[in-house]
Amino acid sequence: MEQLKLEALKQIEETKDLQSLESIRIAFLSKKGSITELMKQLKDMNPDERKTFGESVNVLKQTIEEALTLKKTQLENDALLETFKNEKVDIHLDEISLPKGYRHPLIQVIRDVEDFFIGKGFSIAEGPELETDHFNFEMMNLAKGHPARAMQDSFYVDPERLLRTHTSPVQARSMLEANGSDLAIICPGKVYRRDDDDPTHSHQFMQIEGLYVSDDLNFSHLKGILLDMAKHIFGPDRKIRLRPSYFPFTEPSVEVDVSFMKADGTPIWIEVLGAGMVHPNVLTMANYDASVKRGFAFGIGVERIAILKYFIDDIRQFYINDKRFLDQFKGVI
Ligand code: FA5
Repeated sequence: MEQLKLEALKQIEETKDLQSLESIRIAFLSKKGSITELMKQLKDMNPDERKTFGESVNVLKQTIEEALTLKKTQLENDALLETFKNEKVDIHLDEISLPKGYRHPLIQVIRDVEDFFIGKGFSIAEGPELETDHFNFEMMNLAKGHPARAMQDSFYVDPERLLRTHTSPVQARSMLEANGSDLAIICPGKVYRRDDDDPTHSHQFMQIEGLYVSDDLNFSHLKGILLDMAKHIFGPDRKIRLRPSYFPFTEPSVEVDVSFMKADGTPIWIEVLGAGMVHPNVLTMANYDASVKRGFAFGIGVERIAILKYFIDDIRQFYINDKRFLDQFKGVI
């Protein structure tokens, strides 16, 4: 009996699948199994022997049954785990690698200029690109029929509305909003002119308007901030030139040029901005007391700054979306 037990337990232990486990059960416990065969010996025994022998066979039977049940549960669990493993859903996604974007060179210039002026306490203002004749010209001291209007011919939508020719109307809008209080703003945005396209002119370009209104401002404040800005953008060694000029909305007025070396080595000056002390008429129309308040203003040509900063030979490069051109500005700022 002991041998039978060891043999049964060994076989059960070594079994790897349910089918062979069932064969073991049949071999030991079925009607023709070894245990049943043992039971058959009972009939030839006397009552005492029969009792002890019977009990021992029953214990053996129970031991084998328990070992079979235990193994069966274990094999069923293993099979279940195996199924789970095979049915595992892989929710992991392969990395999607997208090329990293970068800012258009004109936006890079705008952000750089914004950084400079925000550092000086200016805030950023906005105005509409489709502007009224009233704000684009009249509030800028260019009455209807003023000859200087010819310098900024534009695209009219109807006789009273046009695509703004400069960002200066934002001056008037911001001053009216400020309602007589001091003001320091810059306004970057698109402007439009009926200019013929050439290497330094485009019919659509960008400007950054600047306006500072306060007491006791004079021309040296304007000159100081413009020179500081030029150093911030171009570095301390680039040459700057201020030229007397004329704008109906500023008096006195200047234009600022920056030195540039043409591809053939010829040094030239490129005009980057117009500026001046805000004309008293402009202050008065915007509800300021021009006998107390002073202002200075400027309008920077964004493309011109980019041309000078990055040595670009043609303004049209900024608009034709040639990726080979644009890729040069990856991570510049
Ligand atoms: C004006 O537009 C004035 N509103 C600037 C100003 C503002 C003066 C405040 C005084 C006070 P102007 O037409 O010069 O000025 O244009 C300003 C700058 O825009 C120029 O210096 C130049 O850099 C740029 N610019 C002008 N026309 C074009 C164009 N067709 N293409 C590209 N840039 C241009």
